[in-house]
Amino acid sequence: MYSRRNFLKTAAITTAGLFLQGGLYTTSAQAAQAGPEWWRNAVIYQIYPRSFADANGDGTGDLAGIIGKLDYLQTLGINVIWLSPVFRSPMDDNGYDISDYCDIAPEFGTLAEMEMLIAEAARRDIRILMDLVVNHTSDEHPWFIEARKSRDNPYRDYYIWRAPRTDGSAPDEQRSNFGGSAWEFDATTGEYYFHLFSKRQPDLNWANPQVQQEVHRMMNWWLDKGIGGFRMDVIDLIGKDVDRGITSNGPRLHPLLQEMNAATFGARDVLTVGETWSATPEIAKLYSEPARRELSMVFQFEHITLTWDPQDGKWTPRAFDLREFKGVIGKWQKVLADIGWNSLFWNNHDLPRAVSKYGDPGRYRIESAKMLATALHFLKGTPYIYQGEEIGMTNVRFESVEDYQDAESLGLYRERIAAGVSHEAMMEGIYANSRGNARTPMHWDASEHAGFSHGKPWMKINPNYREINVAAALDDPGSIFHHYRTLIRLRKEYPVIVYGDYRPLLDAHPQVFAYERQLGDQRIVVINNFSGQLVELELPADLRDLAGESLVSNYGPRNVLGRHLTLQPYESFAIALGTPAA
Ligand code: TEU
Ligand code: CA
Repeated sequence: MYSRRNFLKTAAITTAGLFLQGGLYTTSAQAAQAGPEWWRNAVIYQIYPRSFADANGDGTGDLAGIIGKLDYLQTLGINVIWLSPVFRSPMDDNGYDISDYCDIAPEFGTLAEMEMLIAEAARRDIRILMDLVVNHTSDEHPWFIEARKSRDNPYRDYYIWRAPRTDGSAPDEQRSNFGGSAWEFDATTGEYYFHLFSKRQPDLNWANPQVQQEVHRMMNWWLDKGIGGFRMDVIDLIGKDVDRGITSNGPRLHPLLQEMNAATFGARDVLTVGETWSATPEIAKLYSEPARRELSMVFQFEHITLTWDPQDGKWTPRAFDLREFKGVIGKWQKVLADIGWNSLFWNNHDLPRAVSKYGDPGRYRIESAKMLATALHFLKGTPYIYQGEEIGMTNVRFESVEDYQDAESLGLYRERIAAGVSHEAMMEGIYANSRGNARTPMHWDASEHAGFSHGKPWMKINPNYREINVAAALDDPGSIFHHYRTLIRLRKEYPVIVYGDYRPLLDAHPQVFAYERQLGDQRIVVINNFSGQLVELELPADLRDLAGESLVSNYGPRNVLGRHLTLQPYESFAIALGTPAA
């Protein structure tokens, strides 16, 4: 009969014996992937510093606030923090517009506090990823201040300048992601500069070797401080060739990343993850195949844009279709099975809250949040948790678009209203997909300002904080928080979760996302009901009448897989299979 102790004992022994017996990892790729990279079984927690914890009561989250919550994160069990930008910035895009890469924004703290955070995190076996935002700088960065002084300024070529057309208009029709033209006219020098985001975020000219060296120097400066690596902002854009209208996956992209790897983190034991909205599975392999010496992994967004209108994008939300979703996830699991590596996430600081987008923020908020966590954390790849996800925080319906405090939402709201879209229709897009949904301050308890700050928060708090907060979650053993703790613990205990092969199950089922992970004779089956209805499920023949151990579930434990299962609304469980049921 299957026993947990035997399963783990065999797991530990076989893992150890991997190289000796070679039994556990059936393919050389599994063996290859079972290399030294610590990040393969890491679980990463993303912090949006402005909204995480405010220690000095000025209403803005800060580094001291984060240091004060490290014990909480250690209890959760994560071992890496991705820290969204904390660098000096005029905050036109909440820090993704940097004016000094080697200094901390005063509202977030000091360099000494940043070094304290790195040290205090390390004391808890937590590494810090810095956010590398080098597709563009702030227009207040000294490089740009110099560059716009004159056409022959030594920094001029750090950016992308073009002459106006004969009628004085912009060089071409390229658009900014935040609305409007991607070209801004600079009267002083009579030329346009290129900006794919706000006009206060001029794009760097990565064809200029000096720009590369400056960035490499800055990266090594931070690496020397003991950080755990970098999250790289819109890194798929740095190889752009604007004259040909190519922004992502430009001709120089991968050579630039290989040069960056060789000049900075290549020889260091760190994690690098690139934000690549344009990545396909094949391209992701180029980034993350170790032999190519580029990155550890990338964030791909194909499962995210499924809920966007192909024309209108995210401002015209599209219903979530589970079969489409399973198709995308299955493809990424398959293509990166042996070469490269997946990152796993439902949400981040640019995306709506997972439980609101893919689950049920109302009656089944807890069940669906747990289901989404289980469905993601048993996949092959490195999971990311966005602050507040671990307590099931939801989207928010603010009165006005201004309340979302987001350059992108505001820019596109104005552009689309001017284009004739109704306020109501645009607000539906904002409620569903505005980045502001992810940025409301963290809910620590039910006290005033949700325990986020003793002062007036920089952004309105989601009024459901009295019900949804960390204090309540910690006290409730059945909470979403403790569910995440279990998932994180299991990933450390079961090599099959990290290295096992992925096998999709019930692909055609419209409501159930099920799959199997296998490593040697270890098998885990994961079944998730993505609907708020009861589901009568016929299991595939090879899964019937098997007994095992329920690893995690959001209703009662399940130790046997019979012929037929009745799944409760959003029911989800993972079972470690051993021997056939008696
Ligand atoms: O995001 C890239 C990007 O395109 C998203 O900003 C955009 O919001 C997309 O439509 C997703 O909703 C990165 C950062 O993550 C984002 O916060 C920055 O605003 C942006 O780059 C510019 O640095
Ligand atoms: Ca503060």
